[in-house]
Amino acid sequence: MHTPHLRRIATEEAFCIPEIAEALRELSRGPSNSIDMMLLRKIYDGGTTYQSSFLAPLLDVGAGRLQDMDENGVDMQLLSLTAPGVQLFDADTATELATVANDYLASLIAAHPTRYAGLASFAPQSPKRAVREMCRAVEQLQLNGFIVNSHTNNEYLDEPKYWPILEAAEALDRCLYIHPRGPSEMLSGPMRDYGMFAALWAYGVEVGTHAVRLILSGVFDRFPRLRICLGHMGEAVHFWLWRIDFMSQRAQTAGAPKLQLKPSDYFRRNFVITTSGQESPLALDFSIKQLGIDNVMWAIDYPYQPSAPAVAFMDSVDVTPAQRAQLYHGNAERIFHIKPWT
Ligand code: 1DF
Ligand code: MN
Repeated sequence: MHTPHLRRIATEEAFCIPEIAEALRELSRGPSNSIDMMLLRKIYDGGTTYQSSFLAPLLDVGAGRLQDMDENGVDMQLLSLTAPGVQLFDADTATELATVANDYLASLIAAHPTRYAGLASFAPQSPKRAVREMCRAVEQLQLNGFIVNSHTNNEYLDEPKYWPILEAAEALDRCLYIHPRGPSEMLSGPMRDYGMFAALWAYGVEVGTHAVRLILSGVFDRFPRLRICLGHMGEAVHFWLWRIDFMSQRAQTAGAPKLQLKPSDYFRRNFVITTSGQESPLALDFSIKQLGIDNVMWAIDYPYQPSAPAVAFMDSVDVTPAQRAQLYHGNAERIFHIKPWT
């Protein structure tokens, strides 16, 4: 099935299902004033601010989304349940809703196998049931990887109680995409001003912190084939690798867990990044040089970012044709087990 253009697979593309939108709306009417709740009120409770227009395109996984893809030459979206996913609900509700969302996603992919692939959700609130759902999502639903929206109840995945989740992702050979959500309580305070609370700054700090915790905790010595994906041009973590390497030596001398490798070695071995919402040629050039072309993939962040500029960015950026093909589809096919065009 040949088409004249380079295949474009967008790898961080959000959707929602009515059941979860309704549950999030319900939650958003509660008393909490967390950053997640501020975001939820804007998207799900008829807010009149900038995010109120996102609900319809999140729920539209049919004509409207496919039309946007067609108009912009996007062949495939790797779909994931939008942040914060199921991570704000109690464990039973979250576990149940992850199952519903994964079934829905699998049926969508079955209906549009050339247009959609998908990342499975799970509820870290109950690690044991999360592992069961992860196995089902790969073995029965044949989903392409996993997504988690950073911390759960202010805890990060380096905590031993979450190790079974990391172990399952490794054993199933599926990449775990760590997507942002509102920052954990301790990180939130200074993010409440000047519009910094979400994608402008807080999201990157939250997920970057998560990634650095994973590396420095030593989980990649325990799970050496675990693969983590970070969006938004790696949340800038790879800009810091030299300094993290240097300071990690000192930290290990002072009692931090002893690591077999340098932090930068783990980042290159165990992480991949996407360009979601970060359309800077200079940042992309740095990322390719720092991480290698095999570790960078294209993404839009639909519907939070418009498709046309994301395509124009990747069409025009100064890379070789072979590099463009890897960024647009080759790496995504390999990492997310998407069948190549033949
Ligand atoms: C925003 C951005 C919202 C991303 C998202 O989910 C999200 C935003 C609520 O700009 O408000 O996933 N993002 O990935 O950058
Ligand atoms: Mn996103």
